[in-house]
Amino acid sequence: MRKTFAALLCVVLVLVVMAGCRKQSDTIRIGVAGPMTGDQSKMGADFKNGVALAVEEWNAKGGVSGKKIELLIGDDQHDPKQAVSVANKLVNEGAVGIIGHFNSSCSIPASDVYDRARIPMISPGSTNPQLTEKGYKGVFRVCGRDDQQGKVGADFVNSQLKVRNIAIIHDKTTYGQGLADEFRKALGDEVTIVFSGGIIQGDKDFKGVLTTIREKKPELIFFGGIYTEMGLLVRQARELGIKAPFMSGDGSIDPKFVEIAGAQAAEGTFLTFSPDPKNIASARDFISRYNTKFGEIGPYSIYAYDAANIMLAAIREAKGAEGLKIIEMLHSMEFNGAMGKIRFNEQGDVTVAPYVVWVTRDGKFVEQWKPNTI
Ligand code: ABU
Repeated sequence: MRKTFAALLCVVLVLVVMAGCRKQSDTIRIGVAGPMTGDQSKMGADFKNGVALAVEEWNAKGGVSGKKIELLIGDDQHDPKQAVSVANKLVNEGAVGIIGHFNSSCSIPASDVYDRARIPMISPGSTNPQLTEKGYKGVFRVCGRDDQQGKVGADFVNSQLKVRNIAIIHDKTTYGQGLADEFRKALGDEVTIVFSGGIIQGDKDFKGVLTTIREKKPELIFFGGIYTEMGLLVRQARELGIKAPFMSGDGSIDPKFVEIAGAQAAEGTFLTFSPDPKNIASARDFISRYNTKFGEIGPYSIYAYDAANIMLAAIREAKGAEGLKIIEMLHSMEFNGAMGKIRFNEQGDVTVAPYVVWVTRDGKFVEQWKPNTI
């Protein structure tokens, strides 16, 4: 009995000391989470660099409310279980806001943890609609959604390419399958889907499925997934003599796609993504500072930077690190980001999410088409 009481007392003392430490902390901690290692580590690095640049700039100006900002980094390896562990770790380490994750299959389960801890998360790149449809007040994203992206892709196909026989592949992830479904839905009934099926993320040889697709003679092959598998699919398709163009979404628009596919095989590939930040006046300073520090920006570097700046501005406006107050501020603020004005709707989605179609030319991505709603 006495031993149990002593043990309990120790636990209480440790908790009191921990709470005291947190209260007296002279730093404000935020977390950045994503695939920092593994085959999507390029995306993780883009996130980390974008957020680190924002933190450095805030700290150079004195931090937030006189406190320096400390950046915690979580590596989810694009694995949903790992994402939950990382989320718990970041919460336990005292993060008051999270920039992350990248994969919708990670952001969605991690959002349960952040919601329980009452701290906000802003994803720079998770586009699956379900992320903001769980009713969590503290879940936000600065990118668009796959129902918006899939529709723009389908509108481009119907109005510009005017092809009628399409093969659709996806990587069976929340994002990849979700985007493929949205694209299919938006295509309408005029189109014949000559093949529809999934591949396994992480596999390296797709010649079996591509041989089946070749027999169906599609005029376009759509892939819902990430640049690694997209690169392998395109390269192997060309090796099998498939000449049909490929199309994919924001998960594939990374130089790594061209590196894996080879510039010749990637030529003419269509990709949906937001407009080129190089043509956005408010993005120019960010791009130049990022280039000096880290080199070429990645597709989501600027989204990570904007997400971090919004989070830090909300922490400042909330006058402290109390999660529910920061969440309230995020809902009420309008923010001038590098990508332009950002405001969240009730659900945590951005009120404006322009998607355009890019094409791969000589190993580079160039904007090709935009819907007349932009
Ligand atoms: N949106 C690109 C890939 C990340 C994701 O939503 O899973």
